[in-house]
Amino acid sequence: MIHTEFTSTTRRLRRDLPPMRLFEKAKRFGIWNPSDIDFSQDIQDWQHLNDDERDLVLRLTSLFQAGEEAVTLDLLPLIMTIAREGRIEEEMFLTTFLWEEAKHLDFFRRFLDDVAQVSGDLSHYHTANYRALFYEALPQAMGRLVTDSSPAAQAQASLTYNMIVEGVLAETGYHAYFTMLERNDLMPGQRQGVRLLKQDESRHIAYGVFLLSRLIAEDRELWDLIEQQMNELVVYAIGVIDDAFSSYETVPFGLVMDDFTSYALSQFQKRLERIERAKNQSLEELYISTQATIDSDDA
Ligand code: MN3
Ligand code: FE
Repeated sequence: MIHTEFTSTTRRLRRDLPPMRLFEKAKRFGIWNPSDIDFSQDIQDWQHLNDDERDLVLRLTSLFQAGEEAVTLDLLPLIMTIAREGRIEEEMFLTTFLWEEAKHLDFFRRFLDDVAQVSGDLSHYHTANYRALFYEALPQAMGRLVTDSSPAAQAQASLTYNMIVEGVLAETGYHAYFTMLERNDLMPGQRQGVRLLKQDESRHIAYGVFLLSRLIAEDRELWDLIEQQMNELVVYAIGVIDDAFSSYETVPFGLVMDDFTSYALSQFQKRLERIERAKNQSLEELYISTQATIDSDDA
């Protein structure tokens, strides 16, 4: 591979591109330190939870901890693919993406160490649906890019990572944390961390929506494949939610499963509709409409 141009030679740095807008936001909102979060009240609150409540908090945290670790481990092939295509604006944003995932794993590990104080094996929380996504589908889709960087392979990677794992599962997980902890005014440190991390995640998802839309705008034929694969994978994501709820006779904190499956499905539907719009857009139209959505989001 050789370089043929730089942003100071024959091409320009396109600050109007959606990923550059996201890069600006990442520099503004993504600079927070998990080590600065004060868990002292959380440690006290943890002492007063009953067994089932602790189990649910631990379950959710263990799914997040391993999930953040998986996305940290698996992102590199996508960054490499984008870099190889010379898409400097996208790569600049992706440098913040990987760093943020590392901080998220750091954050959840801190909660396990300092608040829940567990050092043992939490893999009993990883059900077959969870494993199908995080142990298999995600690393396989991302790893495929090492030898196959075709648009179809890029689409599979992004829909698995950004749409299903981040867009459906992680978002539903934040919703669960807030419902449990906000409603009962518990664990302010955990809530603060999850709030910050949710902002980071919304940029990651926005990038995924952009990437999939760009791939569709460049090749409309990809849409059918994307829709089909997303429909296949969402079954596992709903399965993960189902597994969590069916583990309790009475679900702690008064959570109701339907709230979460319908939340997950509406997130899924919303994203699917967003990327479908790219079927009728030129690249420049896509840049303008995506940029407007990103600028109007507050984080
Ligand atoms: Mn994350
Ligand atoms: Fe993320």
